[in-house]
Amino acid sequence: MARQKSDDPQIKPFKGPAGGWGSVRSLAEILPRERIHPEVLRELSRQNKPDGFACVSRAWAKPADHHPAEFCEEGAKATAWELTSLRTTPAFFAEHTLGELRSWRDYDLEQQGRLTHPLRYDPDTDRYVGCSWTEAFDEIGSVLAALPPKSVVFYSSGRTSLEASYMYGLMARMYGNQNLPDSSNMCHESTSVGLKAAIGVPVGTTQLSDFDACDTIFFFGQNVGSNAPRMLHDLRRCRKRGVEIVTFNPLKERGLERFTDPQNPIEMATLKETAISTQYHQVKAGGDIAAMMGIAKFLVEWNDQAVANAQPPVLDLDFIKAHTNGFGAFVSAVRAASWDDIERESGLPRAELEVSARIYAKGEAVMAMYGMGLTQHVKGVENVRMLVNLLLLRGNIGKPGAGPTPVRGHSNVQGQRTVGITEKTELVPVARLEEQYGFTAPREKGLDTVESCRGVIDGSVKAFVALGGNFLRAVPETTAMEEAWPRLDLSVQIATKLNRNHLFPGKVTYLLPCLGRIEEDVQASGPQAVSVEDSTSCIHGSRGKATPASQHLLSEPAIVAELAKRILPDNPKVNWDAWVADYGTIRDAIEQTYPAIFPAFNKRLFTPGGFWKGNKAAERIWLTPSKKAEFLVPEGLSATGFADAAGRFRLITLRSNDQFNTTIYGYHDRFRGVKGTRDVLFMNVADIALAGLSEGQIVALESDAGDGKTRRREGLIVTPYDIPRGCLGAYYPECNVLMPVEHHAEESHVPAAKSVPVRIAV
Ligand SMILES: Nc1nc2c(c(=O)[nH]1)N[C@H]1C(S)=C(S)[C@@H](COP(=O)(O)OP(=O)(O)OC[C@H]3O[C@@H](n4cnc5c(=O)[nH]c(N)nc54)[C@H](O)[C@@H]3O)O[C@H]1N2
Ligand SMILES: Nc1nc2c(c(=O)[nH]1)N[C@H]1C(S)=C(S)[C@@H](COP(=O)(O)OP(=O)(O)OC[C@H]3O[C@@H](n4cnc5c(=O)[nH]c(N)nc54)[C@H](O)[C@@H]3O)O[C@H]1N2
Ligand SMILES: [Mo]
Repeated sequence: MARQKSDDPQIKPFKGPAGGWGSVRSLAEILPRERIHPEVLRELSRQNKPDGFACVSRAWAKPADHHPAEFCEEGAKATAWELTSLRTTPAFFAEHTLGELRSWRDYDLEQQGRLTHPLRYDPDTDRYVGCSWTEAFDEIGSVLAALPPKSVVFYSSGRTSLEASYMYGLMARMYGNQNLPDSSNMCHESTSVGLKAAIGVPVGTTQLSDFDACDTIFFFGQNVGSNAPRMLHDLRRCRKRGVEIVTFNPLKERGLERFTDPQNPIEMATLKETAISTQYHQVKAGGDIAAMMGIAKFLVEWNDQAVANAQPPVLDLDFIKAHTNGFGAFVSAVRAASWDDIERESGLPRAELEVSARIYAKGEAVMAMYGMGLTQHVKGVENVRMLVNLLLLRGNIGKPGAGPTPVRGHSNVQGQRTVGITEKTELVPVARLEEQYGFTAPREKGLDTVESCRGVIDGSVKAFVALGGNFLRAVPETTAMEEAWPRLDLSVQIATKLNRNHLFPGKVTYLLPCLGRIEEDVQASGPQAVSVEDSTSCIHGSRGKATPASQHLLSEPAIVAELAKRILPDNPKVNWDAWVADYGTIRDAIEQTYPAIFPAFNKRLFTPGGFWKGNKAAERIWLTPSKKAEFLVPEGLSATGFADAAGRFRLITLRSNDQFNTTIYGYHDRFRGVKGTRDVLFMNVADIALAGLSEGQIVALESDAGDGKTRRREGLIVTPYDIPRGCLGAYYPECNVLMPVEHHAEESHVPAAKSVPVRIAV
């Protein structure tokens, strides 16, 4: 198939709401492009329903009481993407060398359709050639058996089911390492680290029912319209009840401004919109600690006045006394913070922060939602902990309608962590695993994503196995990573579609095609179901029914089992084949390892709305060393981790509504008014003028990390945009080339993709 050319770029402001007719039109474009079979429409009606399949793209909660069509534009695109009738066969690879394919765009690679056959890289012809599964497993097994286990990385992207993830983590530990980085290392790891330290659980405390109990929502750095559109329904319901929604985001994101429900015929016919945010604060990138400090400062001042005048306190002093630790030190830091610093670092005037503080003080049940705008900073963990500080001040954790609500990305990214995909020993019930399977599990911390990148670059990582994802494209320092990748002894990619990572071979390289979650997975005992955990800790069964893209595909559990059989000695306590024959037996094993989380797992698999795994912090039981919720004093007010300097900008790397991570569905960012290109640089008009640039001019960005390395991204179109001064916006993954590997959240190692230090070069 010929490659498609992008349309002529057009950039003009978008005036419509999120959802609405734009979202229906957007689907009408994508379905024919994927040559969609009528089956897709049938499958869409089963998405996120009891006994249906769980949305393959993202992790937002799935209600028990569902809409007739429980999917969003983005989920529908993901389904169409997986069920496309286009195919990438060995014949395609016979025509194209990897050298040639490396000049293709991400969009064109995936647009070739689903992978159909196991493939081996042939260095003599620089092509993938078809091979048998046995040949692939045997050779991979023999390379892995000869390598020191510590030099091998087992990556996974957060889509993989609980069943496959459990097997994968177990395989790595039995093989001899915990080098189990996953996409959450680039995503909500700041949440896992920050919430665990502050409130004793690594996840949010709220559930869908809290949307019906809250009176106020604070919303930081999450682009709900593009990235979690089904949540717009929950937010709209809140707005109809008069809930205040206070948003902090450098960009005016359309979904946070207004929304027309595409599933509501009356709203669609009358073009009626619901305004989502009641207040919108365009905080500077990296300015949230300062903004929250400003709010806390008002609360503390008002509390002082109330106490002096014998009025009821503004802070929940009873809660603070009974449930928290470190309040005194935090309040001292709040009193010491100066308004000048707060205003400069947040970019928000004191009066604006006062208005939000008033709303926060009035709220009796406040939910605090957030996404990558908080987690992907050098001080990402402090951002999360500052959010907890704010909640603790008024007892907003562990009561209906209140609590931290991180909005997760991939559909099972939270669940993978629950069942052992982690590099951290303390997150795994090691003793139980050892007893269950009769082996000695490694105790040494494994490699996370940043450490794996270092290892690939310095040569200490020798083999890389990827269960999904597009690691090489999603990580920082992409040029150095691409240069280093061919030095790997082994690169194994388990995937559904061709992506850029697959074009960088190691010395031995296999590309193994697997079933997607929407497809029927038939094993010895019959059709199988798998399970995932959503952002609100509810666990759902998912049953694929669509005809598989090719008869040569294997399921992820089957591929993991075959690898495990090749690299591990026989062990009478693990019967990999029996697990594959009946996934119910994997769930029994999971239940045995995690009895508190998964009692009666198989019986509860298809509970409408999922079954909740429970959350101690939501019961105000704090699993921290002090047995209290912990206040944290932030080290400074800026989350960027670098000083401001003349000509240095904070680059925010962004997603459009026409992509799912590195999968580019198209070149139309409807909400931001960009059509036909992704090579844009969003910039404040005053900064454009000051830099002597003009609209439409083509510029380059250069890294300003000050580490002596040159990193450059050419060909960006200067685009005037409503963005705070000193901040720039451009798309991920195309700008990852500008991110140093060492520019990451200090404690969680999440790459700091929301404030990358750069300069404009002409
Ligand atoms: N359509 C679509 N849906 C997706 C994805 C996708 O790529 N496409 N990806 C999935 C995944 S894996 C994830 S993790 C989620 C990601 O979903 P989000 O968490 O929404 O992540 P981003 O789109 O990267 O953008 C974060 C938002 O933070 C804002 N922001 C940037 N810097 C700051 C800051 O310093 N402070 C504040 N307050 N805000 C800031 C940006 O303007 C943007 O609106 O979405 C999931 N859903
Ligand atoms: N600059 C910058 N970098 C970022 C981010 C950012 O905001 N800015 N965001 C980060 C975040 S939040 C994340 S989560 C990561 C994402 O990083 P990854 O999770 O590694 O990337 P994806 O783009 O989600 O992976 C897409 C590929 O997964 C494969 N795939 C799809 N479905 C399946 C399946 O069912 N099984 C298997 N085995 N494979 C499948 C397909 O081959 C597809 O090409 O990127 C991170 N990188
Ligand atoms: Mo993510």
